[in-house]
Amino acid sequence: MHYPAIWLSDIHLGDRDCKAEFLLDFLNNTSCDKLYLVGDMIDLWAMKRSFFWPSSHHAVLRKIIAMANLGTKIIYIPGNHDGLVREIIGDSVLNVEIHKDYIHTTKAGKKLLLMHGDEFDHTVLCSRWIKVIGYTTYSLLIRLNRWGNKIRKLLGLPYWSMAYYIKNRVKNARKAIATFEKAAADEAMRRGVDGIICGHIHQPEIRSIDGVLYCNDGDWIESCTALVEHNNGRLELVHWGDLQQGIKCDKAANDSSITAPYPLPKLSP
Ligand SMILES: [Mn+2]
Repeated sequence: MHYPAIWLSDIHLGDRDCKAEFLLDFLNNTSCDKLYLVGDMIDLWAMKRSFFWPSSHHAVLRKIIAMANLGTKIIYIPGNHDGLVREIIGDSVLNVEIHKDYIHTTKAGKKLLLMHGDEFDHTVLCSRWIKVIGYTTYSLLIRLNRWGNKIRKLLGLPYWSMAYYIKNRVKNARKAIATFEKAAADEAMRRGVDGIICGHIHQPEIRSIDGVLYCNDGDWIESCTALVEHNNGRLELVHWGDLQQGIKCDKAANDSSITAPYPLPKLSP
């Protein structure tokens, strides 16, 4: 599939929970004129805790650099986990342009503001203490998710995100997500554009908020999603993890030892 533009964020290369194989598969099966990396591409925080750089993570980096060399325009907007890159905003490294934020015009003429999204943290997290509790709980969830999926793999079941499932059912988490989304939409309105595309909260979404288009391209830790633009300017969220699941589900359906594929967590606004 070829798209005018693709947005990826929160890849977190260097983190044990990055689904680099899924992302590599996505990049090998798609192409685009413009690739936007909307932050947290390399997780320098995770690497500081313990150095982790398997060949699959290296392959993703090599693939992106190869795309830049073959003529794909690549714009990189650093996030908070790769905040060091913010020191070289305005530069270009290996044909990848680094920007603080960016305005993309779709084929339908809509102007969209691109930001990572940690700029809106202050609206969600009232104190540093909550930030620490939130982060620790999230890390625990992701770890449980890793072990849960190891067991699921052993049982021949497809990938499933426990953190995504729980996050969408806990009232406070849902409230925090809604507050973030509203703050992002407000920023788009303030800047006089038609919409905003961000990442950061690992919560893929496309919807209109107060007449502004809010898009979140998700992440490659839990949801394995990318945002793509079609030739007519229509934006779509591609759930690559689910497509993988679809393939595996078909296989599972033919296998009498597996009765039913696990239900996918559905996101409702
Ligand atoms: Mn982030």
